[in-house]
Amino acid sequence: MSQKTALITGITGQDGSYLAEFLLSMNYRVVGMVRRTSTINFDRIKHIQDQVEIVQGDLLDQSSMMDIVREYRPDEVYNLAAQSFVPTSFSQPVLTGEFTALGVTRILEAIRHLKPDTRFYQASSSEMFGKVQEVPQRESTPLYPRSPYGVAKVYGHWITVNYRESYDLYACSGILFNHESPRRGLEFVTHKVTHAVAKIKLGMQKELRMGNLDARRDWGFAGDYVRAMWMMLQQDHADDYVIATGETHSVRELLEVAFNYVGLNYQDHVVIDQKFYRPAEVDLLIGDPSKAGRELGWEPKVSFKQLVHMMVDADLTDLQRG
Ligand code: NDP
Ligand code: GDR
Repeated sequence: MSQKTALITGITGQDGSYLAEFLLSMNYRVVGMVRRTSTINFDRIKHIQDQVEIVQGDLLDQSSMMDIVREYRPDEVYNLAAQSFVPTSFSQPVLTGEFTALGVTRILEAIRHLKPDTRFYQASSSEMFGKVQEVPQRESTPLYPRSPYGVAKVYGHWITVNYRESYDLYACSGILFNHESPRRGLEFVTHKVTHAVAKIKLGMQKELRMGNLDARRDWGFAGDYVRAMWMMLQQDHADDYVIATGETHSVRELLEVAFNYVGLNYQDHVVIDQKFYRPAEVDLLIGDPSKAGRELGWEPKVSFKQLVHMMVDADLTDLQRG
């Protein structure tokens, strides 16, 4: 069989780096789209940089998307690029809409006009469930986003469904619940906590300022979740899938597991700071991944505790290396 070409937008992000590794291991030709920046930031992909092809493009720029699809003629496109941090979506709502919502239409338009047999994956999010209308959340649960990010993702989800139904594109929306790793951005709560725990343990920091400790999330490991993205594009028909662990934990439990792992008590270090509260919160997320289990054969392999321990260990190693 001839080698397949996959285009990944957002290859420099957490998921992009794991997905690129996975697709290389499946013998794909991997093309990664990156936006132009004054300083190159390829930290997450430096170990595979000589195995992937990097091309410049931006979700804000229609013609760059058209040029890339015309030149590389991808068999599969994984649209992972987005403004992905929820608090930033409150301070930059219009930009978030441009990247995270309209960006999806730009890439779908490029596919529709130039290579309509391309299989398309859209990185949808559990943030679309927001103020949850059902517990646990599944593919049929009504959407009720609670941030400009969540609203933008709802648009991205429905435009993906719409292009599938209108133009018969093979377009899937993966509704992924929170997934983390040592490569997670430091502003997200898991990595913020594990990095601080490592610094406190090493005597480099004393205090950790946090927001709402009662929020509950369904946290999994990013390496497991990128496998599900690929699986969605290998089926007979395109469809949408919830990817989650089916377990929920509070931010407080995250603190307990991370601090306890290094023999510390979070209450000695954590200070609540209103600055980290959001204008509207998503209180409880817990996904039902049974459709993905049944139809894709997907299941998560890393538990919550293993994930937190893995992240603390990685932060300790990085900090000790200096
Ligand atoms: P990251 O924030 O780590 O990565 C985002 C990527 O998007 C980066 O490579 C970034 O590039 C790129 N990007 C941002 N804006 C643009 C733009 N205008 N043009 C081109 N590229 C751009 O996110 P994750 O890897 O964690 O998530 C991947 C996707 O999955 C995102 O769409 C996110 O919203 C979604 N998602 C994530 C979940 C999670 O728990 N991680 C859960 C559900 C959905 P740069 O390096 O230049 O900033
Ligand atoms: P989330 O992730 O908003 O769920 O979006 P994040 O880790 O930022 O927040 C999770 C929960 O923790 C609470 N929290 C704090 N969060 C941060 N970042 N910093 C804090 O100090 C803090 N204290 C408490 C938050 O209020 C929230 O309830 C992530 C992103 O990856 C999205 O792109 C993705 O779509 C969803 O996960 C699924």
